[in-house]
Amino acid sequence: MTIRHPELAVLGGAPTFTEALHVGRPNVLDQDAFLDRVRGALDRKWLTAFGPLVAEFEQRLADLAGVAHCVATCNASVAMQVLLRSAGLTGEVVMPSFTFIATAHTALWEGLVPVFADIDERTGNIDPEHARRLVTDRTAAIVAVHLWGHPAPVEQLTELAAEHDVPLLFDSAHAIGSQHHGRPVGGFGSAEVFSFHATKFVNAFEGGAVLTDDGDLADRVRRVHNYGRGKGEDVAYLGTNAKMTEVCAAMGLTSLENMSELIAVNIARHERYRAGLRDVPGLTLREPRPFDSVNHQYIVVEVDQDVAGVSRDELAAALRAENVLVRTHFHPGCHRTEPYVRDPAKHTPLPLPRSEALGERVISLPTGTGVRPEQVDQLCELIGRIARQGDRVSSAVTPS
Ligand code: T4K
Repeated sequence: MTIRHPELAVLGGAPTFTEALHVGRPNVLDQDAFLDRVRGALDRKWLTAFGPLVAEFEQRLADLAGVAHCVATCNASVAMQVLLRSAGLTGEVVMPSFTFIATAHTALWEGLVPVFADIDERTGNIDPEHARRLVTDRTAAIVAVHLWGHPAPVEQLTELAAEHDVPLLFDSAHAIGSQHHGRPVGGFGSAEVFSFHATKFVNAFEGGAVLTDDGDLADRVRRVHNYGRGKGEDVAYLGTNAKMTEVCAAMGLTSLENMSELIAVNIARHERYRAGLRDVPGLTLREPRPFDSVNHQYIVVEVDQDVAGVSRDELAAALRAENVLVRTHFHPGCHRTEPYVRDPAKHTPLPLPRSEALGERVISLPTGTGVRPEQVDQLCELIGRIARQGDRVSSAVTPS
């Protein structure tokens, strides 16, 4: 018996999903616990600035990461700016280009010069050997990213930073809940920065945190994030207002409490994608390395156009037509965005072939509580159908 499937939306059919499927749909598991916490804050009439919920959130994060100090902030971008400022850095910062633009912007915003290193295509993370070639006496720090929650090459970077006596900082926006050789992300390098944006694994509506074992650095971060002041009126540093509110901490604490449930949901979705995409030629689902465990907040699939019959962009266009709002993170790479291209004298326009190539091959698919298991099956079946009709899809997306 031949099964007749409906026409693909990109070819004129009706979209498979009547309601959009998002990449980064927030996980909201326990509304009552969140609302109870918010009511508590309202009753106490303590809404921000060193409130008890923020203090509890900071303590729980420090415990989770196994570090001595944590300062919660309004978001991760500002957390990184406060950290770079508090570390007193000037000069260049070696970092990957294959990341969200915030990683580069925070350094540039602080008057530092991002120097972009290429990646290891197997992980998407910074290539420590290329980073080594870029470190000079102008280097003030190395900033690595645990991309898609997959730990960066911690050991090699720690060695490199120590050799050159520069701080190693981690943009860990994607990686709360991930582990490397059994050690939780959050405790590596001189400091790490988490993001709690709504789309993140642990969400606080918006939020960030700096985690460190360095007491002096933590003290400066705490002051700089509070206009340069301590708890009193004394102003020791140039500071800003980067404080987290009690409502955000209420959400962050509730989300943290639900972490193991969320990991289980994400793993179940990952396994479903693995099974559903197994027989689609040319598509590879990103998996953690054997010595890492990850939060699985991102389902990232690499498309080999020659084998799959469609390019990543054609697949993305066909899926969007079906109401699946896939993302192509992180294309085209920070080094090819306007603020960095505009000033080649400052930002050496190095070719980054591996970052550029991977940026054209990867696609992020919906996961977490925002997509039901049977929708994952439907999506995989749909992806297979798009690939099998690659020629028709290509002509529809890019008419000759
Ligand atoms: N470093 C790295 C490596 C990062 O990836 C990020 C941020 C940062 C640093 C900086 O962290 P934060 O300063 O943000 O704390 C999003 C997020 O805004 C950003 O946090 C994230 N990374 C980046 C990768 O993606 P957008 O603008 O592309 O996504 P957005 O907000 O439009 O939402 C994505 C999807 O989720 C949409 O389809 C709609 C859906 N959505 C979104 C929100 C906010 C919902 O369904 N509900 C919601 O409440 O940036």
